[in-house]
Amino acid sequence: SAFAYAPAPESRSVVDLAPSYGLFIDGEFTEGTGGGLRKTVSPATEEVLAEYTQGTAEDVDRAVQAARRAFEKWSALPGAERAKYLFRIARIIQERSRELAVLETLDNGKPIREARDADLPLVAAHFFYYAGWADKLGHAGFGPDPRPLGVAGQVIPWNFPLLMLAWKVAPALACGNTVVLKPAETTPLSALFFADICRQAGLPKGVVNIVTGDGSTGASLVAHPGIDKVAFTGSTEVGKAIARTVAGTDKKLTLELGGKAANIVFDDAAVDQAVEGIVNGIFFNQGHVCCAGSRLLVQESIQDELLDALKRRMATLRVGDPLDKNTDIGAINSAEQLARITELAAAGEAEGAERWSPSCELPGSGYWFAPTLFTGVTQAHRIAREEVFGPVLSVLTFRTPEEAVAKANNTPYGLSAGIWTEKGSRMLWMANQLRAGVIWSNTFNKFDPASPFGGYKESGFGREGGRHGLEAYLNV
Ligand code: TXE
Repeated sequence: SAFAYAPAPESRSVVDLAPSYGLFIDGEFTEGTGGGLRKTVSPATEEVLAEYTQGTAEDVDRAVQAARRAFEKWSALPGAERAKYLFRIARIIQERSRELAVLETLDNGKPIREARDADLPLVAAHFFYYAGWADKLGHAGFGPDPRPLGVAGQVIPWNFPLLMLAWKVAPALACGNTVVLKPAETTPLSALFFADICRQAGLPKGVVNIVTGDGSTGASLVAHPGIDKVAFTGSTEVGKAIARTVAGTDKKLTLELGGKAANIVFDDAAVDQAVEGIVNGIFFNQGHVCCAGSRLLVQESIQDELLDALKRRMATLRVGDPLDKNTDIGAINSAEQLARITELAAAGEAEGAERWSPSCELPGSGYWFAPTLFTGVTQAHRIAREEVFGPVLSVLTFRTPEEAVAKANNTPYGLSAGIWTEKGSRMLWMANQLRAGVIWSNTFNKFDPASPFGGYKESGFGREGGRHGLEAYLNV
């Protein structure tokens, strides 16, 4: 087997971690008010990386008050002045990207190659992109003088900690809002380093506030009467709870929730290219991706050829130390997430699907799950209906384009889909039939700050990215 586990290289020393971190409120790191400290661990080794503060309702209140005070001046700045700060932040992110990539890999478990080549360049790109909008809002089709909403309360997940921060903070600031952001409990560190970058950029105090903690901290933020807008990325269950909290208030809301994307391969597709797209679609970031191509829909006539090629390719994937530049699949982010994946994979077997993984030696400590393929999956199986959020691919087959559409749309989710065919007319027809916010043609998991991203149905509402991403942060 090509699987290998190499010991962590010296890159760990690129990051200078403090033993514990406070909250970032009103431009300063401060102690919490009685919530105590939590630990964040490296999911690859279970080593404690640092302690951080459990934000209380009182801490959230302090942060919201700071953001309210800062809003007066920040929103009154000319767009070109706000742009200067955002450009400065973008450049510092680039300058510190090595440190940030290692930090993200340590805290999240993702392969350093992905943190370095995908997360960090996209994070910087989002700040550059929205910096460019800050002085052009009157020309963006929202009327000559669109106004910011006020204070945005933003709650983000652990799969792309810094990128989800960028998706939310960059457009909010460009439009003249101030923010209070709550990172996920297993990945607080890059948001705290981002706070330091805000300081380094001279961002006026209170414009960005970071309050760490668990779901109760997020719940306090969402319920706080002093915020004007809630932006959430996370589970559909918590998204629905937040929608109930926000209902009946004047807060604006955008939700980016789960997915169960179909990656649809026709018999005329370039097989090698499709295999790369399938592998990238489901194994990128250990499958901890809301738009992951977790259902492979393959046309019956090429099923054998495609699955043979896919298995050969899966056998070359290297699982192991995320800090090793050769690693393809890193650690599962937490013991809880590993338990969820394990339970759903067991359900797949119990319900009669056939399970396959390449032979694979997993490290002794940390949280790991081998890349897994299920064939003989039916639409009734849980692994075909529920979000696994792990490196688990379910294969279904179809004969006609109409059947592919019916199966692809047979899900409560609607975040993304991929189509592989050389036939342009079929591509366009399919794209119009699929009920998903993002459709990739002959590729998968491609992102661009200029392109709006968001869901249909239970995948949420509102768009992030592009000109449409400004809508969530403006009064027209
Ligand atoms: O998500 P949660 P979890 C899916 C994925 C995963 C499952 C559970 O299927 O297996 O969700 O993951 C904060 N009010 N996705 O439990 O709980 C929480 O602290 C306000 C898909 O990690 O939704 C964290 O900051 N906030 C997904 C954030 O919400 C609350 C990304 C997300 O955590 C809260 C992550 C509350 N009541 C998981 N409860 C995607 N769409 O990309 C928790 N939080």
